Amino acid sequence: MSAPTISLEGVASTKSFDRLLATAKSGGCASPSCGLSAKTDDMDPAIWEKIKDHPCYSEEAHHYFARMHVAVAPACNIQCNYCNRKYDCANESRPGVVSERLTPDQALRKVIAVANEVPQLSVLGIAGPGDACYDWKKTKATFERVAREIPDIKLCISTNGLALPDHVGELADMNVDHVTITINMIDPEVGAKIYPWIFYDHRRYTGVEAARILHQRQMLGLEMLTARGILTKINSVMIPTVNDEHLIEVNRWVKERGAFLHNVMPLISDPAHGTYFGLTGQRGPKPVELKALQDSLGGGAKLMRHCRQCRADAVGLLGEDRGQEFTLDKLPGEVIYDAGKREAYREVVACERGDHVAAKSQAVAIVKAADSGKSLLVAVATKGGGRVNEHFGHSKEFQVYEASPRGISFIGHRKVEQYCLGGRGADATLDGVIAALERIDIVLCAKIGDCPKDRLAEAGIRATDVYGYDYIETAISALYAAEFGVEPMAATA
Ligand code: CLF
Ligand code: SF4
Repeated sequence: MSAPTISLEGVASTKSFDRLLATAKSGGCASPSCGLSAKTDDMDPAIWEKIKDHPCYSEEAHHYFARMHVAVAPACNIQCNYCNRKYDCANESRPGVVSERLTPDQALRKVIAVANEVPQLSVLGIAGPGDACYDWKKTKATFERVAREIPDIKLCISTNGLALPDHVGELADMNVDHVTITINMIDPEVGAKIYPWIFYDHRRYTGVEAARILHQRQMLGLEMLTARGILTKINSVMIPTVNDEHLIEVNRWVKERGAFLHNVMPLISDPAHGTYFGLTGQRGPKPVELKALQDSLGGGAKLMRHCRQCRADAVGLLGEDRGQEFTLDKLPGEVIYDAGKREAYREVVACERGDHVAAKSQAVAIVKAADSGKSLLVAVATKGGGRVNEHFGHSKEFQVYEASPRGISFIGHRKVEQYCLGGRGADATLDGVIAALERIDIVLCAKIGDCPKDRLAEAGIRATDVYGYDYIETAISALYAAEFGVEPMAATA
């Protein structure tokens, strides 16, 4: 068998990464801080072990690790007013949307093919396109097959919760450590505005009665998972004027019942999607409204802010979707799992993360020491690895960080259309990118041309590539220090 090679696409595209890869392959680690992690002192080591490589449960892990979804569960037992699973578009990114449905055997073939090609892969999720717990036989058959072939892959499901209590025991038996329940309400009156009907116990329920049953089953499922030590994330769709303020109460309830994370996502609503909310003009929240709600939940269950609202057949790091590279017609007829690439990648990442954590802690100290009382909103072009390593014109999203006297925090992302295609940038696309960067102070990227830089400046947004390939936090702290007149070395001495 040939020596494993790691694709230097994305994360591994820095000199530092090459050095670390070479060191890892020779059996040692160059990093003096290897083994450090972002684990907080008060975190149970067993929980850290469960989340450290999960891109959704650990914000830090999402710089390094990828998830894939297999669309094996098309049937659903409820109707949400924001869902229409008939709609299919390869460029569309939102839950419930897939290009092809798979049988458990096809899913296994796809997972092995992806694991052989995408060394960052750490999690297999089943997130529909219907409900993973309602379409249980296919979900279970898929997990069993994959766990047999790739024992170290984490298994994860997402469910509306109605059928969840029936399967918690089997989930625990299959070592499924991560379950997401979408909970949009705890008040059935609110629920009746979101769910027109549910199908439960062989009959259809509508209105407030339907929402009440759904609520009871969701809470029961959450409590059963908590009792078994399975980490539970709650996804909530923020629907302005319907449940936006109500989500504060939802946050309190789910926290009291042991939820590990709360992920408040914006409603995606467009008449072209054919959903009830889309067709009736229900709008989604603006980014500032979403941020205000998330900020107000500071005291509730820990918040997830890096969700990308993935398709049910997404593949890759959270900010990318490589699903179209792995459609059934592109898979080899016979696939045999080769663990080499993933193992080599993990060695590299173990060292790189230690370096990153040390650099981040130094950067935060610099920002805090500045004691400026001011904040900076920074948009970063990155393709992973926690570094400023993407060209401005190639970005399909920017990660947004806030530097303030409290430190440096990841606060979300802004999706954009790729500005530069085939070596040329389109003015209309740049207008859209600039609009998406509203209120950003500075853009950090690996490379930017004079033309987009000048156009951004006209809109009051600065951009620089002088920190290209630095760690994101290191770059932000240097910017912050320069902006507010602190000597970086003096701050950390
Ligand atoms: Fe998939 Fe969901 Fe598991 Fe992650 S996604 S089933 S927990 S592996 Fe992640 Fe995607 Fe957001 Fe979901 S970014 S939509 S939270
Ligand atoms: Fe769609 Fe999921 Fe709601 Fe079912 S639970 S209607 S698949 S969003």
